[in-house]
Formats: sequence, C-alpha cells, structure tokens
Amino acid sequence: MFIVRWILGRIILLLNFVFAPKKRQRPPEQQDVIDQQTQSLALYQYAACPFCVKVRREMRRQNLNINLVDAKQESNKALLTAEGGKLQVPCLRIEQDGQTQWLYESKAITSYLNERFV
Ligand SMILES: N[C@@H](CCC(=O)N[C@@H](CS)C(=O)NCC(=O)O)C(=O)O
Repeated sequence: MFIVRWILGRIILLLNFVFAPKKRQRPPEQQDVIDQQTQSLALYQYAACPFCVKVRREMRRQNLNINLVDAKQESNKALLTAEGGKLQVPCLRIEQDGQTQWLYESKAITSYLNERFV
C-alpha cells in the first residue's frame, strides 16, 4: 500500500510540474504589498498530498508567496496537532490582529485566498 501511494504521489508531482499553472502578474509595487500580507500566512502541507497540490496550484495561479511548512517533520506535526486541533493537511495558519487561526480543508483555503487577494 505504501508503495502504491508513493508512486501515485510521484505521478501527482510530475503532472503538477508539467502542467504548472501560469503565475498571475502584478505591477511590482502591488506584488510587494501582497508579499508583505502573505508573510503572516503559512501552509502546513505534505509535498505529494493531492489536496495540498491543489492549494499550492492556486497559490501559484495567484502568485502568492506563502511559506510552506512540511507537516511530516515531527516538530511541525506536533504544533499543527496541538494548536490547529488535528493532524490534517493542508492547513493554513493565519496570523491577523494578534490572533492565530488554523484553516483546514483545501476548498476553504482556496476560497479564503481568492476572497482576500483577488
Ligand atoms: N477534505 C480535506 C482532505 C485532506 C486530507 O485527506 N488530507 C490527508 C493527506 S492527503 C491528511 O491530512 N491525512 C492525515 C495524515 O496524513 O495524517 C481537504 O480537502 O483538505
């Protein structure tokens, strides 16, 4: 089972690479503002998880430079579980007005990004 999942994961990564979405282009000063805003975001994710790939593709489409955190690493996994509430990826960590929110579900994350940055 592990090997099947591993192979599927590599296929997903290959297809994602070959069919990478086109990055949205903004004027540099506008992109700088967006880059500042995305510094308060972090995506907890696995490299080959299809739901994480979906979110990363949307980030690329929108040209959002969001820090990627590998949730397979023990310390990251522990933080996600303790503060987010469960071990599930993708999860977007949002820091705003001194508060931290952990947003689960790929659909909810892409909707949030589209509403906030489009
Ligand atoms: N409905 C969720 C599904 C997310 C999901 O199933 N993620 C898997 C990885 S692909 C997960 O976090 N599994 C828990 C684990 O690996 O421990 C979404 O769309 O984000």
